[in-house]
Amino acid sequence: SLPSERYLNFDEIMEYIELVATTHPEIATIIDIGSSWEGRPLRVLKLSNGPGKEAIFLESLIHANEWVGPPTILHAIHELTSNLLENQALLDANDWYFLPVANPDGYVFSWTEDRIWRKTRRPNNDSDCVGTDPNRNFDYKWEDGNSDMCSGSYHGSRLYSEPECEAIAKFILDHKEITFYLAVHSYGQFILLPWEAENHQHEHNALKSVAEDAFQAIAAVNGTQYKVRYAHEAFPYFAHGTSYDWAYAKAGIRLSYTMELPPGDEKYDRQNLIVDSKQLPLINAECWEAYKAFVLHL
Ligand code: 0X9
Ligand code: ZN
Repeated sequence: SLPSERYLNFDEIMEYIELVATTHPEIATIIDIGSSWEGRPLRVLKLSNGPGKEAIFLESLIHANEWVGPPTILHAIHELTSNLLENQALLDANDWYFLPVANPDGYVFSWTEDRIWRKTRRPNNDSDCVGTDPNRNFDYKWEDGNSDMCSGSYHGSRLYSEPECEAIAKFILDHKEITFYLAVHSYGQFILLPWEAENHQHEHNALKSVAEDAFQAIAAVNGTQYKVRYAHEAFPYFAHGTSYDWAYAKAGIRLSYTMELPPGDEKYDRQNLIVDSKQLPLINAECWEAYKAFVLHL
């Protein structure tokens, strides 16, 4: 089976990226943008067939238990590198940056100790509760986030306390060619608009129409209906300090979204984080169509 059609552990994902870089040196480059708290690489794969292009940045698995994200990223990498002729136009038009495992320590922990672990693995001072929610540690309304160290959405001891988040933010700011930011999460089947756009009608309209193109592209595969929403319309809480809100509001990236992958259930159930690998081919196909629809707007 393809590496995108089963769940790969952290080492296997890193090896797959290395294999792609070795087999396609003319278009693929590995960029380790930093290290996790426990010292694992934050490994980005860049695909490019020439200089001077705008780029999309895709991040998945910032939440350690959302395993369905990385296969969709590996599938996109597989499509772009193994169907070079068919996908020539996609590489001619823009560059792609993929960060399949944004929270390596959490991911390893979710394989070895606790399947539904969500946060990073950095210990907290004077507390037995470990970890910070890395999707609450970015510089957008960070200060309004959750300050309970034992919460699954703890925002951290300070802004960018997590080396993973600091590395991502620095990489984005250092790469001005990145004009599209996509955070891949699960679950709920949503395409989420950045919070800041809510108060700006023009920006809202532009973001919404791009999201609706992705919605159509997904629905065309097998009828799956994602929902285009603001996060607080989709979830019964406000999420402060998220990466894609920061990318939009502070890093000047005009197109920024979170995708919440399947299943589509809206009520919280830990089982929804655990998707049978039999479903990956369809999810991968749907996401690939969405990612292609997105880059058309670069
Ligand atoms: O809570 C989150 O970080 C995301 N949902 S998840 O179930 N994957 O944890 C949603 C983030 C989007 N929220 C806002 N921008 N407000
Ligand atoms: Zn998430």
